[in-house]
Amino acid sequence: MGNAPYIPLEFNRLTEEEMRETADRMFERFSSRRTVRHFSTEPLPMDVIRRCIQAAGTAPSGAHKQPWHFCLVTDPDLKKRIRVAAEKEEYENYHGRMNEAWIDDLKPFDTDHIKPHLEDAPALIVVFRQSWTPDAGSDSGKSQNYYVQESVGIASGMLLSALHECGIATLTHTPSPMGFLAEILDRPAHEKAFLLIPIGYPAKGCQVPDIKRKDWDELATVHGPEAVH
Ligand code: IYR
Repeated sequence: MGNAPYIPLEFNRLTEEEMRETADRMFERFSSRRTVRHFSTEPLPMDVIRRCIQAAGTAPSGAHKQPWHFCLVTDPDLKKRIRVAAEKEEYENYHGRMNEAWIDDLKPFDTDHIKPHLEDAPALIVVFRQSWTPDAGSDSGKSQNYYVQESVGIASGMLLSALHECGIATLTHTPSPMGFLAEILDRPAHEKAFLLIPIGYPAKGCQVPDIKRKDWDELATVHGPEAVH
């Protein structure tokens, strides 16, 4: 941090018992998160969403450049424009741009190019990544950002977790290409859309595919003694 002032770390050391309880509870909570594709139109408390976005903004980032920006879209006309543009791209994806294996892999998820959730969901969060940062003090007018995909990916994961903890369902949607989002939301040239996340309450009777998650042996390997102390 060069000349940046240092401050004492505030660190809450837990007992091992507390760590175990927390880990079990957290795993249970995370296990209950499901991607939702059918949303109720019921509105959300916007202060809760703001807090979740602020929580996402605490993510670590390369050289602490915080190379992200979040657009919270609730305006019905903007949502409609986003839906129309996304469906146009997705039509091309489902009718030629995606290969047969891809279409096959998506069959269990029952997706197609029609995206009513982009209008039904009371809000959309569009996560933008900032490839560089405008800097009037430098010759190029730009300052570099680092590990942008990694940083914005981590922030997005934190956003999904924060929303889930607050009882809000999400859909991580990546219409491709996503250039229309920067255009519709009037974002500057150094920002590119990273994820489009409809958020809300699940529609009544919402169903999700019966997926299984990797069990421990497939998920991870331990390279050293299991007990680290
Ligand atoms: N972007 C398309 C297709 C799609 C691709 C993957 I990989 C998914 O996990 C889900 C959908 C769509 O949103 O329909």
